[in-house]
Amino acid sequence: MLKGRLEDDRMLTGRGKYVSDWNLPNQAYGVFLRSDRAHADIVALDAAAALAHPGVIAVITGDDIRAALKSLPCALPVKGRGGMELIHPGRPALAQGRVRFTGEPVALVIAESAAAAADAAELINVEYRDRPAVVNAGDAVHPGAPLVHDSVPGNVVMDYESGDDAGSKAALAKAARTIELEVDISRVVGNPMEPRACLAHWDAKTEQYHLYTCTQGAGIMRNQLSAVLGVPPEKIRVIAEEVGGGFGVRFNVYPEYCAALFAAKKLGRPVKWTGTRSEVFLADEQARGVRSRGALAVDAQGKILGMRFDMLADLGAYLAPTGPFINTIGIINCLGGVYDVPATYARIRLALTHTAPMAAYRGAGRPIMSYALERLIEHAAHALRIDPAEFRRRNFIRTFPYKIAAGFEYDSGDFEGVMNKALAAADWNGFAKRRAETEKRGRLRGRGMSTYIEATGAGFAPQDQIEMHWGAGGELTLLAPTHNHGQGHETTYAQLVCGVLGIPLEKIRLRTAGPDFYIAGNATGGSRSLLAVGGVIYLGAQELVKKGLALAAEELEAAQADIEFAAGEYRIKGTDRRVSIQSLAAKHPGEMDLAYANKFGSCFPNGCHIAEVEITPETGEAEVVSYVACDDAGNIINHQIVEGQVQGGLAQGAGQVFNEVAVYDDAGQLLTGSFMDYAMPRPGGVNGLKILEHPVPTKLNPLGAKGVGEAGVTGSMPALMNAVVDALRHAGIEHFEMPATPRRLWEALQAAHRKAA
Ligand code: MCN
Repeated sequence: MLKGRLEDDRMLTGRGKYVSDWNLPNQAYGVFLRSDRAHADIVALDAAAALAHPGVIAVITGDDIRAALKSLPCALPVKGRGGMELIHPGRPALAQGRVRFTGEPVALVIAESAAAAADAAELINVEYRDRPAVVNAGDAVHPGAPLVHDSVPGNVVMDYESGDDAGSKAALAKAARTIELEVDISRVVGNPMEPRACLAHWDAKTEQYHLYTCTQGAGIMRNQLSAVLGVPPEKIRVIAEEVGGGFGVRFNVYPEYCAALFAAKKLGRPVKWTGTRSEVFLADEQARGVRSRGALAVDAQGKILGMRFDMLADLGAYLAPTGPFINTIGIINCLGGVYDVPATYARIRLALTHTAPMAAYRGAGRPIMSYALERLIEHAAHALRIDPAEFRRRNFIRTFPYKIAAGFEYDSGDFEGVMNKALAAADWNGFAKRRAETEKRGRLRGRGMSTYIEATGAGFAPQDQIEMHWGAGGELTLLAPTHNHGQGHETTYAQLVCGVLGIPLEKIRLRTAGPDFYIAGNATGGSRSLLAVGGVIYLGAQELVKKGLALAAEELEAAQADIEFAAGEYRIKGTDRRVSIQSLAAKHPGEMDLAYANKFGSCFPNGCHIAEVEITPETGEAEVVSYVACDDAGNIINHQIVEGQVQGGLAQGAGQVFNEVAVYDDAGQLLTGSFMDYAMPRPGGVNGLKILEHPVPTKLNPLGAKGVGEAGVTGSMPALMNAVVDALRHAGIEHFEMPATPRRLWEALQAAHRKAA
């Protein structure tokens, strides 16, 4: 049996090659001067002192790149209300004339060492004329708010809608009960272990740009770079081996990479930039930051007749390439969740603010829908005095395929079966006893559930390509477009190949973004790698077996029809005359290599998560004392990895619910710009964890698999917060927003205490 993951030994023993481990002859070092304010005109920029500093080679500013680099791209393939098109105000690689968020790159200083570049950056004198800033979406859409871009009236780049507007209004009008809930899905900073970095190189011989960087997939980034650099994608190589975490925030191209490539070409020298943790906080894409007002129309029997959501999303100062997509399609692709509702509707306005641009973070929109909906469902169940599990049971979708109001089709699922398994594991009926026992100890206990669904497998590229190349010693190199940055692809992809070809796992090597090849297809994202690229690999391996058949027939001097393939060997049926696929490949170099492409699309994993928390009133500390996650990820290839993915997602959900939040002050300074002020989840926060599987295979891909990489977040955010709110409800508190930090919980409990007194 396979123990651990194939990639772990290399990574844990320091043999992984991360971005800063790449070096090229004659490289120079870059450091970015960033805006120290949220909104201002750049009146003058004087780089003379910086240029005179020892070791400094150049200072590149917005003016230098103006003619050479185009805006970073952003598009939305759908229109909004009344046919509205997305307004993309443009985003330069270095600020031009105006800065719009604290941390925006203003100049790139290049020197013989990173230290000299950093020192020189401090010598640049920028004269700013300050302008008023607006730092949250609610204020930004008020009439008279400062405009982030003159080209975006009212700071709204898109007013989007989906579903059945009239039907949901009519349902609310005729409902026996209408239940409303407004929630805030707080703004968070993704924090991969490896801060952003790049090594930019212009190869004058081939006239190609080479970008060594942390990427979730070379193909998407290459296309985005092509739009900025104004050269065809074939003139760009995006190269990466190890990437220290992605979580969505390593998907898109960033301004820094474009400026570094410009500098590398201009100077004729490679330029290396290694970002700091502070730069992660200031200038990586951030995410969530959505306020949602939800309304549920329910009949006298507790059946949901309709629902409506009105959301306002903060997209920051510039549009990140995928920001609008994630905050529209990414939210509504599971509109209405797992419930059979006659009429569902959502309106989402996308607003600009003077803050860091917003895009994907684990879940990419789906946690917003699941949080808004599952908080509302649980709130409604309590308001209606119906057991939250029973309320859900009355409303589950039971027949498939099921088309949701937003037009997407759920292919398969067993929502009630999933929930029943979770209820049993969580000892649902024993809760009152546990609560009484907790209260005896002077603490509050709350229970929360979510029955989430999410869409996995979406991809922008038309096809996913793979290649398989044999080495002389029977080893097989697998080229695939999805980059592995913690998900264990090296192991699971090898398992798929090994399962078909029967060669040892250790003989299979995965590569995704090398300097010497290019593979077309989608990046890692939307939990699509296994179901989509894994599906292509699985079919590709079968093609490879077929490809070898003719050679095997020749080798064994038999007709192809008489040969069977099993356990890595071609064999004449009913005899012991055989040849292994490895030796055949070694004997015919190149002839058994394979290129194969295909595409598999969206499917809908789902699950039921049940959390119980205890809160200590004296300190406000919350502890998760029991957590059950029962997920339908379809057929599973590697149970250990899937369990790890659910755990990791759960930790990120718990991080957002209990600790993490990005806070800007009114002037647009990021108050939570380091780990001193921004609390990441720590071990020990979630106890009594049970992870269960309830696989309902999908027919939409050859593996019958659904994605799992983001499920833990999508399920845990509402379940955990519902548990917190349930504990507080018991103490007389009706409304509470995340994060449930000890201080905020303590303050809420104190206020309730005072009110009661
Ligand atoms: N898997 C499986 N059986 C299934 C589904 C998945 O065995 N039915 C395995 C896959 O083979 C893969 C892993 O589970 O090894 C996750 O697979 P999948 O759900 O396809 O997700 P991706 O590999 O596409 O990963 C993307 C997803 C996303 S979108 C984010 S964000 C995220 C996440 O995964 N970022 C991560 N998990 C992360 N985990 C780590 N360590 N680091 C990140 O940056």
